Amino acid sequence: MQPQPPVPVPGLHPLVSALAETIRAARQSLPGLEPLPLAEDLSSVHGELDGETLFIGNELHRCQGLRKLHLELARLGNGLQILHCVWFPDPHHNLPIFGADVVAGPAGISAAIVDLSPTTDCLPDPISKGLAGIDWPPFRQVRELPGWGTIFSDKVCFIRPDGADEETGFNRLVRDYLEVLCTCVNTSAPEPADAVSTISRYEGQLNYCLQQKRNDKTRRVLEKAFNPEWADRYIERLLFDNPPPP
Ligand code: 18B
Repeated sequence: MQPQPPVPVPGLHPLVSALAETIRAARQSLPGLEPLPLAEDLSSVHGELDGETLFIGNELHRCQGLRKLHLELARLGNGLQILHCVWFPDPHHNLPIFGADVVAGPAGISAAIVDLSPTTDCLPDPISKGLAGIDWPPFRQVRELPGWGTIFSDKVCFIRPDGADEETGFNRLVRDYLEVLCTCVNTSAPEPADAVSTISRYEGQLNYCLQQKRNDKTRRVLEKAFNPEWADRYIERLLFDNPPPP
């Protein structure tokens, strides 16, 4: 049950390594940051598929205002690499959910998404104002969100990066989103457990987890690399576990 130090993953795509460093640097600025215990069999997962080595490294923390910060780096065969990151707020705090996902195949990055997602009707004011001040790179290949993507804000960035400069631009955008969020986390104060606002943020977070679990692409890849039972437990217990009631 010991929290693991960052596990280096050899041969990662440069955007995947750069983003991991961006996320770790932002995480370091958070108030009361501490590692969360992670079941031994979930922290660092090794496997073998068709002679290829499968690897998943997980980092799990909490801090004041955020109940769970999860960063995952995975290599899952066929040259597939994934960076998955979600920072789940404590529903007592008026904070959005930070999510980022990057999928790299043999032909390069096919999907790069980042968002600060609301758990109620709209984003908190300081978050909206902060995001409005960010300089967006003019990405050339914007992708269409799937049906379950209604959980994302209107500031979601979902692209296929076109070249190294767009990859750098995406990394910078993630850094800017995290800066907006970290500023708010650092000044956030909790609201009571029985406040209507707290309860609706809790319900919003439950819905976020429910909708993310509708992403068949995540499940399919994990089922193929491991097996359906393992994939199910991994998704339910680690990737998108429900928040505890406030
Ligand atoms: N995801 N992704 O994190 N997913 O977990 N991901 C894919 O080019 C994994 C999140 C998101 O078009 C693809 O289409 C695995 C978070 C969206 O239907 C693959 C893990 C977010 C899409 C995987 C993982 C998120 C997507 C197909 C666990 C957003 C497009 C790649 C390690 C905050 C879905 C492609 C669509 C796609 C796999 C978004 C293979 C295994 C936190 C919107």
